[in-house]
Amino acid sequence: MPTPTLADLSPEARSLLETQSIELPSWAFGNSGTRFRVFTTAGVPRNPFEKIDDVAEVHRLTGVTPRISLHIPWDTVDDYDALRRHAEDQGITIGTINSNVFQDEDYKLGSLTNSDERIRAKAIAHHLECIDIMRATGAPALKIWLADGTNYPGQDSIRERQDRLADSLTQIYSHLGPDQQLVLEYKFFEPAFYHTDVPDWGTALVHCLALGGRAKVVLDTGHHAPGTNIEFIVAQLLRLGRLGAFDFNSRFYADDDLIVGAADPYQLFRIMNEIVSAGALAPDSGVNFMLDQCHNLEEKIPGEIRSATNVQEATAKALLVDREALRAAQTAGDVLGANDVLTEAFSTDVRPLLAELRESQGLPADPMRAFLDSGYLERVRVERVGGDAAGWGA
Ligand code: AOS
Ligand code: ZN
Ligand code: ZN
Repeated sequence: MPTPTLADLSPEARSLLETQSIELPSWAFGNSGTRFRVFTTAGVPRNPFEKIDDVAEVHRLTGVTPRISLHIPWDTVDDYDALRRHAEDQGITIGTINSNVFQDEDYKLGSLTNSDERIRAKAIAHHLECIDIMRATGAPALKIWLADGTNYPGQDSIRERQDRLADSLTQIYSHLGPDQQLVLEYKFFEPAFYHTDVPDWGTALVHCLALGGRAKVVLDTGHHAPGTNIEFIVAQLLRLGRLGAFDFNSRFYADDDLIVGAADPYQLFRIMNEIVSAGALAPDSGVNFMLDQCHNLEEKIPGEIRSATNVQEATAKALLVDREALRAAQTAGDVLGANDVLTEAFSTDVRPLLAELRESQGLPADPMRAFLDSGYLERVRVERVGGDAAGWGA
């Protein structure tokens, strides 16, 4: 395919690209690292207000990142109304409230699954506090990821932990308002190594189905065994109306939390192809496209700009798939022909088209260049002394 221009896009495809939105995680802007070392980067935010400033800067340049995910207690503030107003003044809304029941000594043997009723009640109460914060900030979703699991066979009853988890989730879900939803994330291992209480999309789905229609699954692209066909999971959850959100990132080995599209851009394209073919890209489709990344070595804001533009590129390619030709090849049993339709779209250079789209929206054609030329980094490096850690390893 010759390099397409904006004029080659259908009006629907153009409108979907113009309205695409990606939610940024507050923790991507803080200092981060591995369990071996948290490196410091000059100019990182000192508080949630400054994290919002950085998200707003990415949004000003890319036009596709109008929401921030908060993590409690990493982003605890005295005045949530002020935080909300600070965001809204810059065209940003609070997207998802992430609970945290994995950094307290009490949760060593589990949180929502713990056999100690005092600890389980404490973990449930934390989620009710998160629901209060959702009300104060206008956040529409509560995201739950649990570090719960065991390290040795026999350490605890797998089945009873599932029962306690179901009961805890039911209590939390019953506190949600009619316009609030719960999204449950799964992860196949880590930090527990023998068994994990929510290890896969099937387990997450079983719990969501038991809860009700406002409970959906979060698919973190880094949370699968190597070789897992992630787009299959996407297709299945979309069929069932239970794909609540993505935590986009890239992995080479485990849960690397690297820049989305960096390790395997073809996988990201295949995922977005499922989204586009199911009509699930529009902002009202019910799927929240979030990032869950940590920038250990690279600068944080450029890392998020690169992530947003990587998702845009994969989306534009998915929108360029010739659906009629694909259907015809599939119907004719033309195996390679059908595959060619997909690889043709994937091989297309969509960067000029996206530059044109941005300019038509009054945005810089090259958001990364615009950021590096803006002086923002130089300014915050001077202004923000003693910036915060992302939370991990803090
Ligand atoms: C942890 O591995 C999960 O990906 C969660 O989404 C977690 O809450 C997030 O990474 C925050 O750091
Ligand atoms: Zn995640
Ligand atoms: Zn993760």
